[in-house]
Amino acid sequence: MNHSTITSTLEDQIALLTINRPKQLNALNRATIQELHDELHALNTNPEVRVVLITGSGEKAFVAGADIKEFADYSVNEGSELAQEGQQKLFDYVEHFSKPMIAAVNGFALGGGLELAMACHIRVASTNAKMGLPEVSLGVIPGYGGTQRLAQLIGKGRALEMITTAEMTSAARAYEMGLVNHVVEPNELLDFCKTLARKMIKNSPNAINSAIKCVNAGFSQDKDGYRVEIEEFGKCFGTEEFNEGTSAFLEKRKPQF
Ligand code: DAK
Repeated sequence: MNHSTITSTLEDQIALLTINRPKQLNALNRATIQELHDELHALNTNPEVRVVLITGSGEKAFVAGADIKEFADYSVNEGSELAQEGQQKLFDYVEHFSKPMIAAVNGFALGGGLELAMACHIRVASTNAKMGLPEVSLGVIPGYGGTQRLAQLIGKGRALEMITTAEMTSAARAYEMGLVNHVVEPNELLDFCKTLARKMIKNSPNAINSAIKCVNAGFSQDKDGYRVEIEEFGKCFGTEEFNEGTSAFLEKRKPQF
């Protein structure tokens, strides 16, 4: 697929999506959100893809937020319509993606950029990364799920401190708070994420998909996570992958998923 603001490569079953607007510090505009959605849709149905990594181009930024030039003159209606559209097309889509999504946070992850990283299942930051939700300094609030996901990840008090001060947090502090899973040197970031991905690729894609659904259900107002877990657990027993996983164990060999 041809895209103007992102690139997508596939190697060893790992897709790498790169947001490619380095002059604007990879700020998300409408085209980027649409292109990410389209590409993720294609990756979702491609059985060759087992894990998706997402990062920003250049050495400075993951994503420095929504494109301020674009949203500067939105009206009240446009603001809420676009928040809903963006949440569905990209942020919820990422959170509920059927394969693990890892954000390789290679620099500034601000506003919509941090919201995108938070929608991913796992975040790995480089030591130079800086994260924050500066929206209130612009007279808006986080509109792509940030008020919800930040509180889920680091707790209500710390989330409200980050949101109300609008200040950036270092990678080390983000790690202490549980906002990122790991912090590594910038030149090791992608390799580290690929190593994590390879560990996931050894396991059953179907079981991983079920586990993502269950964990997400626990954070959803209209779902009972325990009930979803019971259903998903039961479904695993009807899969080829379950047969393969248990047979491999009993035959003392590695499973082929
Ligand atoms: N949008 C557009 N351009 C941006 C940008 C952004 N978010 N961030 C940086 N740039 C551009 C700069 O304008 C500059 O462009 P030129 O002037 O060279 O043309 C270029 O990137 C390089 O940036 P700087 O010269 O500022 O670089 P510095 O190293 O000095 O500073 C910085 C880096 C990241 C600290 C600084 O660029 C910065 O503060 N950037 C803005 C961060 C920010 O406030 N981001 C927005 C957060 S609010 C919505 C839903 C959600 C949202 C919006 C709408 N709807 C549903 C409608 C979310 C909003 C946000 O994300």
